[in-house]
Amino acid sequence: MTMTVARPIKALAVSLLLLGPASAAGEVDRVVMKEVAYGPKQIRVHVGDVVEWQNQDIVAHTATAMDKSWDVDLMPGRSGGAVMKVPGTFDYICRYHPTMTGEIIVEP
Ligand SMILES: [Cu+2]
Repeated sequence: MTMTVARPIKALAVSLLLLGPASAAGEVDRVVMKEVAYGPKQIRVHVGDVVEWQNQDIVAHTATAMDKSWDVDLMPGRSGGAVMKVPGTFDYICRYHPTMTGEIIVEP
């Protein structure tokens, strides 16, 4: 019994190791909009990643880059994303709630 359980777990661990480096770029990083705040407020991603916001509030929010390079406008319950194409530090706000701020650090 123990042997039949152990084998699949070992095989899974090996396949996860193989997937690790290949999935480093182009992954989806999620930020929740809840109680008029972004969570987490600051995230670190890589060029080519998609940052996806999920609006879990009962009011609309946006994720709007201060340099206007992206603008995601979400009704309550909706999700939407933007591809991070350029490395750097990007501050963003909600256009409807100027005190709602976040930061994305895009690494090369
Ligand atoms: Cu808002």
